[in-house]
Amino acid sequence: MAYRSLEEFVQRLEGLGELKRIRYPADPHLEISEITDRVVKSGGPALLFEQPKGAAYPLLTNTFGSRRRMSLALGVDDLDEVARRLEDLIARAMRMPRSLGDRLGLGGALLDVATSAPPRHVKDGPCKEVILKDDASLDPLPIQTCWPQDAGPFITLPLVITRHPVTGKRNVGMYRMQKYDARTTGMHWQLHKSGAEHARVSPGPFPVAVCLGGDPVLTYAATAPLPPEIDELLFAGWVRRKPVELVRCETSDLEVPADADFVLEGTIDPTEKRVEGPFGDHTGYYSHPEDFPVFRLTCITRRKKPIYPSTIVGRPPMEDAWLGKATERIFLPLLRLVLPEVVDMNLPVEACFHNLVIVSIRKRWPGHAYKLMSALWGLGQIMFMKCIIVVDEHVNVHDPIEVLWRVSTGVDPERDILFTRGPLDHLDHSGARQFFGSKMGIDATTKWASEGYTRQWPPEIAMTPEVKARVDAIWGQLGLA
Ligand SMILES: Cc1cc2nc3c(=O)[nH]c(=O)nc-3n(C[C@H](O)[C@H](O)[C@H](O)COP(=O)(O)O)c2cc1C
Ligand SMILES: [Mn+2]
Repeated sequence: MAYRSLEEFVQRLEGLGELKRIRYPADPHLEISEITDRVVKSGGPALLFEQPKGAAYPLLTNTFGSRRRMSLALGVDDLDEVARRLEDLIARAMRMPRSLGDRLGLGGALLDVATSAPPRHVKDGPCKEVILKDDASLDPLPIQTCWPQDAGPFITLPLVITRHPVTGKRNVGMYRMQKYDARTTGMHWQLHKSGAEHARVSPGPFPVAVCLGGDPVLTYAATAPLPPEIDELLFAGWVRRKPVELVRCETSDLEVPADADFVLEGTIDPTEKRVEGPFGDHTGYYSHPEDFPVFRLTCITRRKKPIYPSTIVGRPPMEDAWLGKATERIFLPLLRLVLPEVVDMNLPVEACFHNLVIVSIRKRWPGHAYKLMSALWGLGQIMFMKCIIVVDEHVNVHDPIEVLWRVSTGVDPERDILFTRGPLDHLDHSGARQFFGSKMGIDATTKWASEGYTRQWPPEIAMTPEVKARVDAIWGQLGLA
């Protein structure tokens, strides 16, 4: 299901008891953070601050902060539905059609992609209801100062749209923006992200458009670790089963979703840098001040009654946990396409998604766990993993207690731990230097004789199904509840 606006999504959440309106004029300077943090940590609803102090627009936060709301945002009952649709699409595309039914099935699946996915161009849209050029200013927006040592207010849920200066390919990424003044911000695209690549190859200043709001599926798409060749708006169209409608910017050739609440148009000169941060980051620590490009605002277009979407990141779990879980679920079928041995994976929220992954595999050959580790370290954003734990297919990767049990009982550290080196996430503070450091793979699978383990692996303890069934049958008579 596609939402026509963020407002429509707000109404849906409210109808389901998933949103609370707050009339109290809470302060975007720290106060909204403290309120939001308490609500996020207790699994509470989305919050619509109707009149944030000193601002002209309402602020929406904790929009995605539960599995249910994350699913609702993607228009499904549960995240796994999107994963299953993707699995089905891949299966149809991969199967040699043997019958007419197969052919029609494949045709139908491809038709579904072809008609729903590619964005559509339209002349006008709600994001153009108000157009401000010379008088464009960020001051009326309730931009949050999230944590006490933050360098200033930060736009935290921006959809940053750029085009590759050579290939023309569009990218939409979520990169926070520190407000320096009414018409200038930072642009925190990290070293390995597509926006940064566009700036690296650009011969001179280039246009950037930043959207806030619109269908929440767009916000998720901006965070999804898609390969650079895949347009996030195509992906969003496929997820919501309806093309994203695009309108042309006022001051550049970029196109933006017509349903956005705000569009900030501007330019970036890749040679201009300014100190950005500190910022209370999703690692739970402040990221250090560092030079980043400067976004210069040229125009704001907006809805008449826009909602300003925001989030706070910080020590996990936070709202972004659910954006990350959506990625874990949706990208599993894609991972399985290249790595068919993968059964399941868990990117634990506490490990900030890119520091540790637990993967279960169907082990077929000696050393199979190492093949998987090498592959993961060679893929997109999963390359950042500092620790990869590989377990057997029957292990529940989502149960940290079981994983600890398997690792602590089944791992001989000298034999089963592999150290290597590679790129680290921009925000990692553990290494002696930024961006490049060490990695660890833990092979917690059952060891085989062909891997040098010639003792006998002990059998696991489990009750017989017959006794279990018998006890099930008499359970009610035992007075044990
Ligand atoms: C709430 C939130 C804030 C984020 N902030 C940043 C950021 O400031 N800089 C950055 O490089 N990535 C940030 N990310 C992660 C990127 O959005 C993510 O890596 C995305 O896949 C990048 O898209 P790209 O591959 O098109 O560059 C953030 C993610 C979320 C959920
Ligand atoms: Mn991208």
